[in-house]
Amino acid sequence: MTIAARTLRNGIGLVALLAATAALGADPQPWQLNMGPGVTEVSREVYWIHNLILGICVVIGLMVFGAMGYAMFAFRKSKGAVPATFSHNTTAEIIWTVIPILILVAMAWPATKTLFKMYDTSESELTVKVTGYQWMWKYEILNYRGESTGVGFISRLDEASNAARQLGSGIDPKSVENYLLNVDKPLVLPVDTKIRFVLTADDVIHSWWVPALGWKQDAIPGIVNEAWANIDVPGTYRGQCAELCGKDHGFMPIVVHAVSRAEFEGWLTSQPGSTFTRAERTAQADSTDSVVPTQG
Ligand SMILES: [Cu+2]
Repeated sequence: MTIAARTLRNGIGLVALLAATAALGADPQPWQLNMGPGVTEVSREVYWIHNLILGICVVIGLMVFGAMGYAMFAFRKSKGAVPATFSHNTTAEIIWTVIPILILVAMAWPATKTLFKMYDTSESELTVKVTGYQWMWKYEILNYRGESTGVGFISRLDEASNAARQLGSGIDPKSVENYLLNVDKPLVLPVDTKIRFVLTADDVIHSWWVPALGWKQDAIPGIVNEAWANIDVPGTYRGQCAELCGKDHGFMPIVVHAVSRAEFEGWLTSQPGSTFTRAERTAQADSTDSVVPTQG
């Protein structure tokens, strides 16, 4: 098999591997090599850019190490190679400056476009405030479709994981489902809705990270950071605090339940302290819908 054929075969293998990982969806799999594509338009763009840049790096790596290997082998001393005596070559220097610049621009173009998109939190329908504490998360649904909801709660590591993690607990962590990745009260979010997150912390720096959403954002005391997501696949997405925040940093997971808008509204209404009244909303919608001209 020629080198070209082998490279092609390996290339096809790599592409197949990437495609297989893309098909896996949001749940990480044992021995998964690549990152997941996530469940938002932005996360899929991030995934695509990641693959593109990985591909470019692989090609550059093959070319550079290939040229080095070839030069070392073909021009070795035992073959009587004589070193050249020139020290500068303007044409070569211009080429090896311009080509990398063009490659960098080609990589920066899609990356910057997606970054701008990630920072545009305008026209959101739902605002969730996330506050990091040592060692739990607080969620407040500040408003949904222009209406404040009064819903807020603390989300902590679930009891089963917490019991198993204690020193000398005698509980096999493998027997606990979603060990260290489960909470007592997950954050419920609607699909097909632009959700704005405002993130802060009350003690030290934490970082809110759900890989399926395609971003992580620092939660810093005294600072409000923003991010957004529009989840288009219902499901359960898990994450963790991604900023070393003290002894229990590894024990403050994140669980997001993405459900339909109707289910989300039902959940919102059922929460303690909720001022969100789905019935009124539905009634309002009905009254606007039922403007039927009366006959007779
Ligand atoms: Cu933390």
